[in-house]
Amino acid sequence: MEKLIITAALTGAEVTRAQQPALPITPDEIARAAAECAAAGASIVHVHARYPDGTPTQDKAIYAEIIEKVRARCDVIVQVSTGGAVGMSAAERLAPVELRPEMATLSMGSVNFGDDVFLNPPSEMEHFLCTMKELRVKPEFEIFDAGMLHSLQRWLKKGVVDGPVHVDFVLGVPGAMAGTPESLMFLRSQLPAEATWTVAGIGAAQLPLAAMAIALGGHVRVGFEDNIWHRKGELATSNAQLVARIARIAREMERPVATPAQAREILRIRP
Ligand code: KMH
Ligand code: ZN
Repeated sequence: MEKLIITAALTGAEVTRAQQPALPITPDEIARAAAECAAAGASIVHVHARYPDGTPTQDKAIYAEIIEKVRARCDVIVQVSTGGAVGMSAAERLAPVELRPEMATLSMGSVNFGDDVFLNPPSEMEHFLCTMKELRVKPEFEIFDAGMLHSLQRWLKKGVVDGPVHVDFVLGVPGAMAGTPESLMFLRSQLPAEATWTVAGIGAAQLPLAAMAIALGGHVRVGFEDNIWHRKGELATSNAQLVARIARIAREMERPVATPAQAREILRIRP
């Protein structure tokens, strides 16, 4: 079995300090959290930028500062978000990709997202895909629902996307696919050839789906973007606490954890 890639989704666009007092917001806080997560076993950090007051932003200069500060502290793959926050324009969302990070996320369709709608029309997705291809930024395809995996198959067939692809099953968003073992098993059965996959369970789904991924040969995403809890009724003290728990479970299950260099090889990230 491949070594386990752990992604730490450090901040997200929705969680607030009021909900999770340890949420990293500024570039310095995000870089510190990234270094702690890398030391605990993460080989990728998924980052969202915020203004100092906590408002989500896709400001290129703030992303540049985050990337620079993370690089100064540790070796870890920086994956920027192109999802941003609900309501942002496509141009705004794509801005951090111009920095040519090693990876960026790319949502594969529109979906209800809590009380909102997260819009990803095909023409915008195609623009995102072409830009990432041109800049040689490795996409991680965010799959919130089964139809999104079929959209990805269509892009592959059209030749807009080159395989093997790397996908993230985001399971448990209210309005999207449930965070259950059945969802994960179904999506896994629909993967394109040679695809690699990771799972981001939302809230209470995070830990059980992560354990399944470790057993099944998938990879794992944890962190405050998806889950602020260590266990029921007890907030996590840091993103690194959540990463360390996955690394510990993986060790117990005899699935070695990948270094950033090994993750780059598994995901075929540009040298
Ligand atoms: N904040 C969500 C609306 C991504 O980072 O690519 C979208 C999101 C996905 O977080
Ligand atoms: Zn995100």
